[in-house]
Amino acid sequence: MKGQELPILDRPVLLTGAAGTIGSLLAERLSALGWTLRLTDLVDLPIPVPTGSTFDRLDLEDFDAVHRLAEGCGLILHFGGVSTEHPFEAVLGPNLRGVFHIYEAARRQKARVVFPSSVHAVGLYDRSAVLDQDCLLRPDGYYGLSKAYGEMLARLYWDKHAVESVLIRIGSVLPEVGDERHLSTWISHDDFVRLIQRCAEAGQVDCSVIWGASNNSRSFWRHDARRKIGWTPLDCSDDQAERVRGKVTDDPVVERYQGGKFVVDDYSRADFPPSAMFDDD
Ligand code: 15L
Repeated sequence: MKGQELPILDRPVLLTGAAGTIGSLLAERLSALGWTLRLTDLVDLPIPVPTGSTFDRLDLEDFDAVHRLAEGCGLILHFGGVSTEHPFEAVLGPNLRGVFHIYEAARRQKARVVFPSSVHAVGLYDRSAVLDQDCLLRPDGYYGLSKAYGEMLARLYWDKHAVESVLIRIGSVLPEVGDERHLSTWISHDDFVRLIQRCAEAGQVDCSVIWGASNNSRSFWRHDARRKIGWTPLDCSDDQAERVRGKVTDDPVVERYQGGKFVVDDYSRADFPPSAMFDDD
C-alpha cells in the first residue's frame, strides 16, 4: 500500500477469530513461519499461545478495543465473527458492525486486510454454473449476505481510502474432502496457508477477489486475481473422488446449489425455480 513505511511483515499481524478452526490453523502455521501474530477472539484459544504471539480476548463490536489491538499492525487477517448460517440478529453485530470496525482500524493503521468471503456469498447459483470473480453475488442466507456486505465494504475502503484487501471466497477448508460437493469447493490446508502467505508478501493487491479452492477439476469457479497475488494452488480433490462417491444428501435443494446445506436453512420457496431464473445475461 502506498505511503506505508515498513514492509507488511515487519509489523505485527492481527488475526481475529484465532480460536476458530481456520484461526487456530493459521495461528499455528504462520507463527511457525516466524510471523509476529497478535491473536484475538471472543473466547479462549483451544491451543497454547504460539511462541512469539500474544493473545487477547476481544469483542469485535467494541470499536475502541479493535483500534487498540490493531495499533501498529500492517496486516489484518479478519477471521472473527459468525461462520455459519444464523438468524439476522445474530449475524448483525459480529459480521456487519464488526467488519466495519476492522476496516476503520485498517484505514487508521494503513494496514492491508484479508477478508474471508465465502462460497455462501454465491451459494444460490446452481452447481452447473461456472462463476468468474465479477459475477453477481447471490447469497444463500444471512451469513452469506454478511460476506457480500464485507466484500462491498472492502471495495468502498479501497476506492475511497486506498485500504488494500484480498477477498477470499473460501469454499471448504478441510484436511480432506468429506462429500461430493467438497470435490468442487475443497481447499487443502497447505494451499490455504500458502494463499495467506501470498496475501502478505504480494507487492500490491489493490482490492482483489480470489476463489478459495484447490486446483479441483470439478471447480465451480475460474477467473480471479491469483496471478496478481502470485498464488497457484498445488493440491487437487480429484484423487479423493472415489472415497466420497455417493456421499450426498437426499434433499434436491441442497444438492442443486453451490451453497449446499446452508441453502435449506429457512428456505421457503414452494416451487423449484428454473435454473435460468437469475442468470446474468
Ligand atoms: C463456510 O463458509 C463455513 O464457514 C464453513 O463452516 C463450511 O460450511 C463452508 O462454508 C462450506 O460450505 O463448505
